[in-house]
Amino acid sequence: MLFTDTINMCAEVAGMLWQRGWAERNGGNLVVNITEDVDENIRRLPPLTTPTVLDTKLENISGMYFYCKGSGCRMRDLARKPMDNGCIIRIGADGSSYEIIACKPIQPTSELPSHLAIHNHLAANRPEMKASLHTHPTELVALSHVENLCNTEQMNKTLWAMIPETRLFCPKGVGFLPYAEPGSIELAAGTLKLIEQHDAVLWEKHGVIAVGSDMMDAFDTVDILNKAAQIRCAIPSVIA
Ligand code: 2HA
Ligand code: ZN
Repeated sequence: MLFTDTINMCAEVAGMLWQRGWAERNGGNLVVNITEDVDENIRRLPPLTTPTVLDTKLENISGMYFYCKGSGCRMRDLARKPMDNGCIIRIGADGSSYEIIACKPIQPTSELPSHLAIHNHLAANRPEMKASLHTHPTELVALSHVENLCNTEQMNKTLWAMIPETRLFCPKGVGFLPYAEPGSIELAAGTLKLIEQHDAVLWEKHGVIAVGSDMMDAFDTVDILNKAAQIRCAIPSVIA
């Protein structure tokens, strides 16, 4: 796939997130590994910024290219103008920094630590998985307020019981991560541990992050999990 097709798919998903009500204001973010698809013209681009040092050395993705939603940008704007609301970054040769190379010096998403930690894991262990998606799906977040569901086992038991598709399409389920500050290294570290064994990670009282072969695949995972959560929320006892 051309990297431009990959970015257009991100724009399509961004529009769907906004339509679903899962991307209020600048809520949510997405990152996709475009390394295999970037052409020589992109590879030759000089950096637009000085390198930004990463908190953790990510050797598995050194030299790789990613399209990232921009920090503070809105999904509904990215849907129409992906290169005005996102950027392409290149990870440094030793995996300890990144630089923005296109098209404008737009800072990548505030959740970059979580996304890049995930991509560093995927590049070494599941290279066919190229996309990571964070969004604020209403009913999944609602269930993360219900105390007895706030652990991985109970959350999956509940979601899988709602509709058979959930277990079929999300066989590894969702990992539950207790509240951590948005954008923090703690959030990234906790997410990395859980994504190694699950299809997605639910961030308590915040949102979800999922991986996929492409952005639409990651979206489908969130959509299926949230459908189960919606059904659970429609059963009155969850409120009681
Ligand atoms: O991009 O959703 O978690 C804004 C957020 C931070
Ligand atoms: Zn968020």
